[in-house]
Amino acid sequence: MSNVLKILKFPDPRLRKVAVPVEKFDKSLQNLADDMLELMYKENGIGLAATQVDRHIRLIVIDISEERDSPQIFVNPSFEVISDDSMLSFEEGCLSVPGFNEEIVRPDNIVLRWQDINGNEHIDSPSGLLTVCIQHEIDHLDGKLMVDYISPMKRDRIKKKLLKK
Ligand code: GNR
Ligand code: NI
Repeated sequence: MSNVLKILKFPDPRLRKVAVPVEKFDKSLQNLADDMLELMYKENGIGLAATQVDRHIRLIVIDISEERDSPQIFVNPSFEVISDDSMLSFEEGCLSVPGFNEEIVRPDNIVLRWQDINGNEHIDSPSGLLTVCIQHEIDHLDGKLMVDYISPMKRDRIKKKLLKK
């Protein structure tokens, strides 16, 4: 790895920063995406947002495949909820909140727009785990965490436990 990336852990205030759009699709963007994928695989995650490695640009990497052989890179991702009728409840984990899993409900029907590593635009309707994961990652880019969906009391307990480590 050209750059040593470390994953920020809740309640690090840097996880609350709002990431800015990517404007330059250059080699350094490709390098960061590659390093993030390497770290994501090393940590056995299915996704990683640049915010989690203290780079505050709108870049996420994902691999939801069992085989761990289908890396996906999303630059400047955004989504629209098509209908609130269909919600998906999923037990989520987060590399920035290690050791805690929480059941979180999110809209299931979304339209996703993003750019690839070369800046080309894409649009698609993801489903299932990808819908969950992409919303989890876009939350990171907006400074939002999984623990924001649970009760303040539970959140505080998790915070205290992680600060003791
Ligand atoms: O590895 C991860 N697993 C996961 C499981 C359910 C919902 C979302 C995720 S993402 C998480 C990695 C991570 O923290 N990404 O930000
Ligand atoms: Ni996360």
